[in-house]
Amino acid sequence: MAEIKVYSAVVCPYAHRSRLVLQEKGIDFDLIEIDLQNKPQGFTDISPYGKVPAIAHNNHRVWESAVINEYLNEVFPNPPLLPNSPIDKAQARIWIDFANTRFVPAFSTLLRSPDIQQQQAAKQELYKHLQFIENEGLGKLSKDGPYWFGESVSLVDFTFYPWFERWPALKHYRDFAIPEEFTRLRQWKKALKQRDSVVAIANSKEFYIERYARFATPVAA
Ligand code: GSH
Repeated sequence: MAEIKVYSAVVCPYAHRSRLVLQEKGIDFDLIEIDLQNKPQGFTDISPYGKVPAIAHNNHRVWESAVINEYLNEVFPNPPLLPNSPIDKAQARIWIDFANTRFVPAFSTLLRSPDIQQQQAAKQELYKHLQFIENEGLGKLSKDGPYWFGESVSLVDFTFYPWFERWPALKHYRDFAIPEEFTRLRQWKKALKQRDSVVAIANSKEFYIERYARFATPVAA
């Protein structure tokens, strides 16, 4: 039995974040797939919000992907996935917060809303966020390599990547591709897509298109 138990769902981008970190660090873990439509009895004893991901380690439970990832990074320090300096660390946390509070909600609204006006607004919002990532994130921080902080991959990369792996569903259901002009972003995505940790647990675009069909409500007439 592995030291860590990870409660996950293959379709869940938040769980994907933590699985990428585990993979990147080569941590042995037991993966427990949770059927989110039919959660096992007592699941909230492990994950008090009833959500995945959650982990059990050393008789402790940790939940919330951003917190899990920082925990894993501290307990298993190699390779380090946060920059060293306080200011870079602060930047990393700003971007993780940006992902959770701005980027992901715009992505979800665009995919899930049946309302065409809400979808239009979400497209504009998401475009603005991609532009911000391109210019303020990758444009300023990523000087000497393809990742958010240049040549070293970090928690920030693994925080955003799962939504980019799922982007084909957004393109398929909402006709919203990653705009050509965001060249740094496209290079970032390409570099991550080729990493061993990412390849090891990647799903095909057909998988996401099929699994997201029930979230992507038809466009309202
Ligand atoms: N803020 C949480 C995190 O970052 O871990 C979000 C996790 C989350 O929303 N997980 C979804 C879930 O477990 C699946 S992608 N939903 C089940 C439910 O809400 O009942």
